[in-house]
Amino acid sequence: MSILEKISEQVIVGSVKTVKEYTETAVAQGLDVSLILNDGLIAGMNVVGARFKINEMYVPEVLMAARAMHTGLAVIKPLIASSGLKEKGVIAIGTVKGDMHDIGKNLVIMMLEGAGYKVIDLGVDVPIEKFLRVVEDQRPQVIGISALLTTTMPQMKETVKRLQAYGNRIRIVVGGAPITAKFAQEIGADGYAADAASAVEKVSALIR
Ligand code: B12
Repeated sequence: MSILEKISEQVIVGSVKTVKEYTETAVAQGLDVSLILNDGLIAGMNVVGARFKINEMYVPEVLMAARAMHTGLAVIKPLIASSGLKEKGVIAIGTVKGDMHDIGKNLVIMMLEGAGYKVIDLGVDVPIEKFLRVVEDQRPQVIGISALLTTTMPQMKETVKRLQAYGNRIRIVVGGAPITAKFAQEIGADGYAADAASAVEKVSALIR
């Protein structure tokens, strides 16, 4: 088994220690940083995403895999900056004001990072002004909005409405347990995803 296959396999099983070790080995062997990222770390997270989607893996395992992937990312991050490797896109994501739930949002972030996107995490209880500020200051292509409470769905609607002032400059994707594709469409969002793996697919489609 190649070192890249080993990295991928260890991401899938969520082994923080081995992913770090194997990634360091790959770097020491002089492997291209994009290969380590795409064929090692991201390849592993892609399998995790696919298995999560069909209920072959569950939230705790996905979180472990994501943590393992992060330790590998930390090893190659300084090299990515100097290699000129391009990020696939920039997404800013937050949970709406009044809502403290972030487990699902964090999963979405991890899967997006695993797929090669830069993610700006706005946190929870995010006021509309903070969403607007990040569009002005950091120019993400996509804004992700999460809501887990039926009582914060109107806040999501209001946030989308205000963000629409930016027109085609940004795309808006929404999610969270009470959110449906129908609701997303009604409030004028550009996309909806029911889970983290679908979120990656949706963001990729929107950026394309
Ligand atoms: C954990 C939890 C909490 C934790 C949150 C911890 C944390 N750091 O997130 C704590 C204990 C703090 C909490 C508090 C409350 N909670 Co709560 N909580 C839950 C619980 C059990 C699990 C939510 C969760 O993490 N699910 C797992 C993740 C992986 O799933 P997910 O969030 O749906 O995310 C996935 C998708 O929705 C999607 N997704 C999510 N976000 C986004 C964003 C984008 C852009 C995209 C594309 C996709 C996407 O991808 C994710 C990954 O697959 C749910 C019950 C449930 N089964 O859902 C109740 C639940 C959401 N909570 C509920 C309530 C009522 C509350 C409280 C009001 C309780 C209280 N009386 O204090 C408070 C509210 C606090 C607040 N202001 O936010 C209710 C909501 C009911 C309703 N109809 O609104 C629920 C449904 C429980 C219930 N059956 O009554 N809660």
